[in-house]
Amino acid sequence: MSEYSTFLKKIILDAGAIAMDYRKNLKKIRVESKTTSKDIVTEADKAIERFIREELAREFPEHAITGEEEGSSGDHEYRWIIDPIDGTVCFLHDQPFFGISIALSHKDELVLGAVYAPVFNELFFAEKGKGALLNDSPIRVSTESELIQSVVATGFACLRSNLAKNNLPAFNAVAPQVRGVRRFGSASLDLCSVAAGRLEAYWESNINIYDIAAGVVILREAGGNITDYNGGQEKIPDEVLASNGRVHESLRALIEPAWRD
Ligand code: LIP
Repeated sequence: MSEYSTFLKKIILDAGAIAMDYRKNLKKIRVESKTTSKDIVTEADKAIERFIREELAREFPEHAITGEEEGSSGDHEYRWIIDPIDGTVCFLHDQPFFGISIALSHKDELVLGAVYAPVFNELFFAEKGKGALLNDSPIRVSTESELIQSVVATGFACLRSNLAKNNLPAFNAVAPQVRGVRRFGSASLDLCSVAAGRLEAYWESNINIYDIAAGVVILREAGGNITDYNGGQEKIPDEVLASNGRVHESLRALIEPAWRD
């Protein structure tokens, strides 16, 4: 696994440098709508995914790849899962909360994850069984167990997908019970923030596997928990509740009925 780790660390930093280059000229960047006008892709997303795919193809030509912009290719027990810019709206609007997210699965099990936030120069990294790191220092979820002393994040991808169902009932149920709710706009960084103890939890509906794959490895290796709103794994990534473990059940008890309502 170490050859994959070394390679992954290198290409994700190079990918971050490409994002930072595009960021110098945001006013001129080409933007297209995908499924809806809220669902956008920039030329930077496409260029970064292309770069990562080319590097992977050179190094591990037989491996399979799933990426946000180009879809899935290949059929192999190893699959790389790429979100070239997770938080594209933040990126386009000159906000710092975006990251490159790359995971590796082996026989459908997530084994490696890296999320790089280039504006902050923060590289979150985890290999299954070896703990989670932020810029090479170990990270751990928080030990907070009281909701009222917790800060949690959420997102509204359900609206971007034009789904009638809104996250607002869950938001309304959670907001009065916690110290604060944040909406940063990047699922992978939200998961890493839980892993690093900066947030106690994060929930969001109707996101995609490439948004969360790397963050899931990092969160689990930092001691966190991730389930769907029933407490199982079946509905992930349509339902994602990630936490430090200690506030999981009390938060789930607020979100689940509000979401099903
Ligand atoms: C984004 C997610 C975010 C969600 C956005 C979007 P993208 O991913 O990370 O949590 O609220 O709607 O799905 O599209 O920037 O890779």
